[in-house]
Amino acid sequence: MKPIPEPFRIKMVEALRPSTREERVRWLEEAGYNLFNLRAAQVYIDLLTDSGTGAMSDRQWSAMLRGDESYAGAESFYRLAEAVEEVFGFTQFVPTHQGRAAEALLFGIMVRAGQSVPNNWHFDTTRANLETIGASAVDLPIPEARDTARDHPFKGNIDLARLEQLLEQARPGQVPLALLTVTSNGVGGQPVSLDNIAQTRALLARYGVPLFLDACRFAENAWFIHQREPDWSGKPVPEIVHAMFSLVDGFTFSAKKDGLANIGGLLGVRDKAVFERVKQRMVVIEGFPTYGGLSGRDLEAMARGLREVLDPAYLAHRVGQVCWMVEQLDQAGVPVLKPAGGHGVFLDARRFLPHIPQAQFPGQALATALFVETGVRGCEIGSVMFAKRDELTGEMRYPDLDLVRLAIPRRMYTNTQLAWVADGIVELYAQRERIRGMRIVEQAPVLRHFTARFVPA
Ligand code: P71
Repeated sequence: MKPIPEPFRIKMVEALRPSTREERVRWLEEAGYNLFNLRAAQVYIDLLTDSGTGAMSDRQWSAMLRGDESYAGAESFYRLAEAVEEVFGFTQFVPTHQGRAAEALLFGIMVRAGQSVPNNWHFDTTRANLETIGASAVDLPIPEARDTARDHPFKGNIDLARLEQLLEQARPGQVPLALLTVTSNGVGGQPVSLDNIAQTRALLARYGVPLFLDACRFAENAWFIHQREPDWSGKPVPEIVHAMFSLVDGFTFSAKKDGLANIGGLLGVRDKAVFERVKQRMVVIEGFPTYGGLSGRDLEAMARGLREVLDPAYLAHRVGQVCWMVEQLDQAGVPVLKPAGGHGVFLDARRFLPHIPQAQFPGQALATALFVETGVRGCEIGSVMFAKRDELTGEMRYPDLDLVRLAIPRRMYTNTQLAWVADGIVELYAQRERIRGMRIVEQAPVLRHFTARFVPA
C-alpha cells in the first residue's frame, strides 16, 4: 500500500529534540532501564502510548474557550450529553477524569471480592482495579490471538466456548458482569466483530449477566467492522457505533484515546438503580456528576472529539498509518504482530530476540535497545506488565505474548516520521544478536511496569 496523505494541515508546531547515542545510554541507566522514568524531553519520537497524547483540532481548541466552569449544571455538560447521546445512544452517563476512574466507580458498585469478571482481554489498569477489590479478571481471547503471525479479521473476539464454560461452572452470583474491550489492546489493538458482541450478549442474557464495553478505542473498532465484517461492510461508521452500543448495558471509556482529548473519561449505564448509586459515589471520589473531575473546557474538548473521531477520512489515515508501518516491517522480515491493529505496531519480542529467555524480559530488552539506537520510546506489553508468581505453586506464570508496542498518537506524527521509525527498527533487527536480557532489581507489588528498575542481565 501507499501511505495515505495526512487529512489535515499543521497550524502549530512543537520542536523535536534529537539526542546522541551516548546521551541516551546515560539517560537510560539513570532511569533504571525503565522508559516510564525518562523525562519526555529525552525522547525523540514518543510512541509510549496513544493515551492523551494526540493533537487536538482547531475546532476543539475553540470549543474549549466556551468551557462553562460552573460547579453544577454547566452548559458544557449539556453539550457533552448531546454528543454522548448522539454517538453512543446513552442518556445516563457521568464524566470521569479518565478511564480507570470509570472502572473504579463501576466495579466499586457492581463487583465484590471472590467474584470473577470475564473479558476478551483486561488491560493493566482494568485488571488492577478488579484485583484490588479481590475479584479475579479472567482473560478469554480466541486461540488465534496467541499467534502473532496468524491472520484473522477479528483477533479481539472473546472465546464464546470458554465463556460459556465459565458461566456454566460459576456459582450463582459469581459473575457480576462481563466486559468486552474494543479494540483489544493487549492482543495488538485487534477488533471485536459485531457478531461476537451480539453472541456474547445473547449468551450472557441466558445467565442474567450484564455486558459492558471497555470502549476506549470504539471508533477504530467500528472502522475495522466497516472494512471487514461482511454484514456491515461499507455501512456508515456512526451506524456501526450505535449497533455496538445498542447491545450493551453500559460502558467505561477513556476519552484520552478515541475521545481525541488529552484527559477525560465516561461511565455510561442503562440500569436506573446502578446509575443512582454511581452518582452518589461519584461525589465522594470524582466530583459532582455534571463535571466528574474535569474542567468545563475538558468536557467541551471531549464533546467535539467524539464527533471528529468518526470522520472516515481521519480513520482511514490513522489506521492506514499503522497498517503501512506493519507492511514495511513485515516485508523486511521483522517479526511484527499481524494483521495490523488500530492504534499501534506491536513487535513480537520473543521472535525478535529468540536468544533471550522469558525470565530476562525480551520485551523490555527490545524496548530499551530501540530507545538507545533511535531515541524512539515504545512500551513493553508482556512479562514485565503481566507475569505473576502463582500463589499456590510459587512458579512464575508468563503471559501468552511478549510484545513491544509502538503506539501511534492521534494526528501527531507524519508518515515521514513513522517511515524513519520503521527504518530504525529494520536496522536494529539486523543487529539483534547484540541485544542482552534484563533483570529486575526493584519493583512495586501492583502495576510494577510503571516504576520497576532493571539492570542488564
Ligand atoms: C494505553 C493505556 C494507558 C497506559 C497504560 C499503561 C501504560 C501506559 C499507558 C489505558 C486503558 C486501556 C484500556 C483498554 C482502560 C484503560 C485506562 N491504556 N482500558 O494503552 O487501553 O484508561 O488511561 O484513561 O485510565 O497506553 P485511562
